Amino acid sequence: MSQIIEIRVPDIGDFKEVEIIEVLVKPGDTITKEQSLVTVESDKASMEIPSSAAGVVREMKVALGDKVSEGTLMLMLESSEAAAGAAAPAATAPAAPAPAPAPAAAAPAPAPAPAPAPAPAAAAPAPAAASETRAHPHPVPVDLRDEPHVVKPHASPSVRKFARELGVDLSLVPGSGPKRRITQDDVRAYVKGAVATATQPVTAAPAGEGAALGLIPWPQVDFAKFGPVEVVPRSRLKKLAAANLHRNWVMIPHVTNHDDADITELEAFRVQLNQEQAKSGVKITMLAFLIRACIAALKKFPEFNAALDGDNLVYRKYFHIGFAADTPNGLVVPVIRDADRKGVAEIGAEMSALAGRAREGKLSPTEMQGGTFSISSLGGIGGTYFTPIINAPEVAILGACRAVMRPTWNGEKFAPRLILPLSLSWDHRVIDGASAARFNSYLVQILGD
Ligand code: CAO
Repeated sequence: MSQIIEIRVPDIGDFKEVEIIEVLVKPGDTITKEQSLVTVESDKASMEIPSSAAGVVREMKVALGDKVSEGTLMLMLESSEAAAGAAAPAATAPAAPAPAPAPAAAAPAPAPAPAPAPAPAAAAPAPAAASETRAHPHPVPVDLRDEPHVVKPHASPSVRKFARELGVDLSLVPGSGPKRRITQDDVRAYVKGAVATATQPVTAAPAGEGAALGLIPWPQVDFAKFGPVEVVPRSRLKKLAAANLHRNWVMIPHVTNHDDADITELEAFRVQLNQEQAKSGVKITMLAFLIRACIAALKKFPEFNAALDGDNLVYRKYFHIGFAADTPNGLVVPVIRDADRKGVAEIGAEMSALAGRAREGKLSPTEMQGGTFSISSLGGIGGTYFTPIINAPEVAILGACRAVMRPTWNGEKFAPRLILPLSLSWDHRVIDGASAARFNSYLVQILGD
């Protein structure tokens, strides 16, 4: 014999007029006693309300967004004879809510993996929360005060359990429910997507890196199909530089400020100096003056000479300036140590020696270490502006391009002035745009002085 019984909200403690944020069953579902029917949420906690009897759901009396309290009729259940006996007292007798928050909500999301992330199915499941290994004998409140939505995934205990069973890290699942709550369907969709990605052929070299970022694999093209090609293995130095540049580009939030320095007088002075020193054999290029000008700016704005080390900013009290050197084997960055204690002639001579050794591939590792700030000059080649990549753990780099004569308004007329284009890239975790603009302005002022 079966009978239709009412399933009402049991005693849920102080929770009154709480909103249903998830409906977990529908008419026609066969449910067991203690199976979760709905999830409700107050401003402090969420909890699932279980059924007090087993049977088949005949009619839902509540819907998403309804407010419920103890005694609210949730659904009509066609109960089996055996269950009916148990249902009557359970539907009316108060059931004490669990006093402690469910540990599931406090389970920390795993730290981001440095290596390519494993497929969700292979991820180690989080330890099961004690209160969820049983079928919710009482409504299980989850303390939301410990669950800031922006940090931890927002999901009901049943969804958390479902995700754990599938080995899904909920912090990776986008929630489509109210307040970006993650539903069972969201977890299912995430798993389907992950399986589809994992079953695509992984043949391209950078696919592993892309997978870690959730990107589709690198395109595989048979280049020879479209015309003749020559395949050349990349040099060890190029691969090493590429790995460093890639990491720095991906990990550092770069911003680049461009500015122009009027170096008309400075250039005249440089030419004169080189004429006077012609016998020495050392030619001083604009880069030596740029290094001196940067040191003055770094002294005035010390954060540009700092390094980011975890939660600390390390202010370096020394000024070791790296400069990008183009070599047949690839890019290297030799470092001029204690450049603040050297004059332009000494800097010019040292730069020339280091650049020469770099091109011959004879730089020692120590000659490329300890830099506090870098300069990349393309002035000898051309161009106007570019966006140099910061040389971690430094926090800024200055790019310089070719100085050209430009008509410049001096307040009365246009006059030909030699303008040096500058591009300062900086780490936005450490430096703000206003500081960068000030740094550039000061640099421009010094170079124009
Ligand atoms: N504007 C106009 N002319 C400039 C200039 C500038 N900003 N900078 C240099 N020049 C001139 C020099 O005066 C020199 O002129 P002369 O031949 O008439 O004497 C000529 O350009 C060649 O200079 P240079 O480039 O050899 O010397 P440098 O001191 O300026 O630079 C070095 C040395 C090692 C930095 C440079 O040779 C180099 O390798 N630059 C490339 C850096 C690079 O690849 N950066 C990109 C990194 S990101 O991928």
